[in-house]
Amino acid sequence: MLRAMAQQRSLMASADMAASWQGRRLWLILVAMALTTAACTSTQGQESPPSTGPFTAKTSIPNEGGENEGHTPIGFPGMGTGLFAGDNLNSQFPDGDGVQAYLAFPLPQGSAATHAILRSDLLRTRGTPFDDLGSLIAERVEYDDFGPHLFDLPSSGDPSTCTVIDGTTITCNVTHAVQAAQDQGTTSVQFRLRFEQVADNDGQADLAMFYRSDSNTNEEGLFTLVVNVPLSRGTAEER
Ligand SMILES: [Ca+2]
Repeated sequence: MLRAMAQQRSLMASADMAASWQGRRLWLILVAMALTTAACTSTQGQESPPSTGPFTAKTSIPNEGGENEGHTPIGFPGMGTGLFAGDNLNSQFPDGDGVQAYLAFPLPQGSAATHAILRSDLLRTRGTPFDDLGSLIAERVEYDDFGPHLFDLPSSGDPSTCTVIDGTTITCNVTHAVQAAQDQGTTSVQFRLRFEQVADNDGQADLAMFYRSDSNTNEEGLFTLVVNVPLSRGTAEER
């Protein structure tokens, strides 16, 4: 009799424990579901794109190359085909004179640019131009035909200081120059590259040069003009 009562109490205790465990398990499941829901809500709030708004389209435009580009001395009329900036390019140049490079790009029509970068991955140096002559400067110029007469062409707008990356890449923010050219309704945009200081008068060449295999060539694609324009979402989805 006593043994039967003990077995009954044991079964009742086991039933209570099972009920208690199931209760805790149910509670834990509910808590986990609540946390998961909160996490999903938070993630969706951070990553959901806006239902409307502008998107950006990026266009990379190679420089034209050829007869529309090259270099001139800074102090007197003259020209050459290579893309050089610096000093003492030629021993015949007057001491203290320098050279500057001219570049041309077709200009994208339509939407106004929100950002524009002039870039080259083909920088080579002779001497120490960045130590001796300061930063490389990109400035917008306007010309119909490249030639010796451009040696003292006034610039249009403010100059942009270029940044050297990894020794062979330069980037220059030319957003304002591209926007100004677009505002004028032109079909092309031109830039001049020069150093802050014309020369260091040491009689040694200090040059930034841009070429693939022949320094006297200025073929297409030595530079790239990367232009961002706003794009509506509908247009972006159609592309
Ligand atoms: Ca020099």
